[in-house]
Amino acid sequence: LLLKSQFEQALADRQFYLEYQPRVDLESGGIIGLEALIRWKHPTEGIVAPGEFITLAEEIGFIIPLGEWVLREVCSQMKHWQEQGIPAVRTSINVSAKQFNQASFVDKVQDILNEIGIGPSLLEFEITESALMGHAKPIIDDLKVFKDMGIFLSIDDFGTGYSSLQYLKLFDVDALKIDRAFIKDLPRDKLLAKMIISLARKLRLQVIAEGVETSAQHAWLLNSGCHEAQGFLYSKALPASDIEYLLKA
Ligand code: G
Ligand code: G
Ligand code: MN
Ligand code: NA
Repeated sequence: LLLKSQFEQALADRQFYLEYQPRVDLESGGIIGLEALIRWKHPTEGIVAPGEFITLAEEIGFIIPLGEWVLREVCSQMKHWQEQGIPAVRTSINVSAKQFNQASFVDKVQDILNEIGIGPSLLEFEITESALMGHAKPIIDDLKVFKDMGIFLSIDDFGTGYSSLQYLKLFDVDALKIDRAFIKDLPRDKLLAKMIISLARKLRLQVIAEGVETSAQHAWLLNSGCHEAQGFLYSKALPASDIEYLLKA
């Protein structure tokens, strides 16, 4: 059993770090954003992927301090790049539904932005459909505030949840990220990807393809009106130092 104190110790010992996966404009191929992804450099287990600890961190409430650390880390990184004259690009953070349950989440986000001196428009929150389920009311209220502040909002893993379409009515989001399950077999199996792109465009939402691995997928997406893409074809998630080179280039 992984105890909360072990997580806390790991955070204090700086065992968590972020990698950033580039998000590219399908038309120009240029980097127009980043997604921050957490990793845990465990002293005996090696690098632990978020899939192995985020759910547990949510269950025991550790996602609150951990999520705050991620936000602070991303803002500090962007500030650092700005100060070095490196062109800043919008960076998305995966926000867990549990983080919305704290009474002062909105204030905390505002405080961190003020403290570090980063504009909200550089920030994007990705919320999964499954996270939205059953937590709707407090999340809707907070998302409205974040949206008004100028933070970009997207639905992650779009198409894999149970009531995708209902969420589009409830939440005023800016973008949909098509889950890579719908990208994997492109262009052979294209019906659902096509429908999601068409839906997003009709709603005037930005649409992002996740998990793009082949140039055939890229070509189909470009042709089909998808705006943005992310995936191993362009780049895996990289440490900040590597991202810096890409942003300078
Ligand atoms: O990087 P990787 O593909 O292993 O990430 C797996 C999943 O872990 C991502 O899809 C994302 O939803 C989740 N994840 C990564 N970083 C964070 C984070 O900082 N906070 C939360 N809540 N989830 C994250
Ligand atoms: O759950 P979320 O959508 O945040 O997923 C991000 C995860 O997807 C990261 O852990 C990253 O490692 C993974 N990922 C990113 N690009 C690709 C890709 O092209 N193929 C596959 N299989 N996984 C990818
Ligand atoms: Mn994501
Ligand atoms: Na996803």
